[in-house]
Amino acid sequence: MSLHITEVRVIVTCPGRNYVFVKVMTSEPGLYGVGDATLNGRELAVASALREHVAPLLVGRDPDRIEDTWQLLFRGTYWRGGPVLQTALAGVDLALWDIKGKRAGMPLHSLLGGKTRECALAYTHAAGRDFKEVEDQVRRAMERGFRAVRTQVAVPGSIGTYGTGGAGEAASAAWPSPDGEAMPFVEAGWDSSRYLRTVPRLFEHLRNTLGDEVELLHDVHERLSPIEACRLASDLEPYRLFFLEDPLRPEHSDSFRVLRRSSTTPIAMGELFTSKYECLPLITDQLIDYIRCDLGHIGGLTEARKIAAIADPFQVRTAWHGPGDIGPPTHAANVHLDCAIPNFGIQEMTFFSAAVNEVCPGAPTYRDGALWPSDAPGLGVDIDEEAAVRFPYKRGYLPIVRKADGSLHDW
Ligand code: KDG
Ligand code: MG
Repeated sequence: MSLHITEVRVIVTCPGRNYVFVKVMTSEPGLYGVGDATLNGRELAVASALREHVAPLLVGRDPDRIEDTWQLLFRGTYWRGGPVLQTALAGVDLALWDIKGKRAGMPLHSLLGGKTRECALAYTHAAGRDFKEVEDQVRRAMERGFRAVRTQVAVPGSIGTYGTGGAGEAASAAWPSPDGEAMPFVEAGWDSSRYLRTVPRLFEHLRNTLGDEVELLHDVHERLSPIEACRLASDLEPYRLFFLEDPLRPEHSDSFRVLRRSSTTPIAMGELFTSKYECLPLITDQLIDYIRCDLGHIGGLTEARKIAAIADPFQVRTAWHGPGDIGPPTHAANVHLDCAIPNFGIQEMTFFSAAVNEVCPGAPTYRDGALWPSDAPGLGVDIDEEAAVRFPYKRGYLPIVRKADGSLHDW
């Protein structure tokens, strides 16, 4: 019998935070592919979809037929889309690309068309309780070579503002509590007006103290109404952001038209999208400057390379999502694609802990403000299943946000 898939292993592990890894085994001894199917806070839903519904469909199939397998798992199952199924699909997709690269003896950037650049401009995060603390963190990042930094600051009265360290930081990524009985962290006292006053002052401070050279970014995390987003984007114009990220909820792409008309601040959007269809109007009507889907939540490289190709003629560049809550295989896929497409913009990155690197070695290397792709065949990432067993899954939740009156706001 010709080459075929023999088994799909789903590895749920918590080397400091939860990950779902996929290992697609083949009939050729020693030939397997590695993928990442981590969905922060909903890991077991994806693991179950993979084990119960996806894996049985794959055994016996030719791993070389990536597009056909993608279509089978998307359209062929009738119930398509959504973060759980698209994350499961991404895990399989990455593993199949990994197998194809290993068979060809080529790194994925080569298989995807060859290098258009040597490395991918990367950005890291800086955050603090006040402007000075953020400034100091940006300086530290610049000392490490970063030329682009995402900056977040605590909003007065909002306890644990997104991305600003302390309890909020710890909870911002579905960290489990030591006893495994975590409850959602509540970011309390959110006030959009206060946020709208604070953020422009942060950037005024950063430009005054750091100058014009460093690229600055900011993540709104989908918290504003259309008219509030217009206010923020226009107030930030003097500080020349690289981009303002996810200013609006993902449900109403028409709101971006209002935003576009009111400001020249570059806009990035997309980490909550789960397919190219959600990206389409934003790209084809040039309502955004950067598309920043998560390869791990839109069905992997197969979907991402199509999105990049659609975006290219509309002068929309890529900024694939790259937080710590997706695993090294997705980060590796990001950088292979970044280095093979013409319309790459920037790459969000994370430094993985020693424990994550032990379980899943091969994350892209950071040097001089950029990420460098591996030249090993395939993704260049592996999974140590024995190490993974030493870090069992622990339940964790994403935080929730409440306003001063107790009502829920978007996290
Ligand atoms: O799981 C949620 C995180 O991935 C998200 O909060 C990270 O917004 C994020 C970013 O831009 O990295
Ligand atoms: Mg974000």
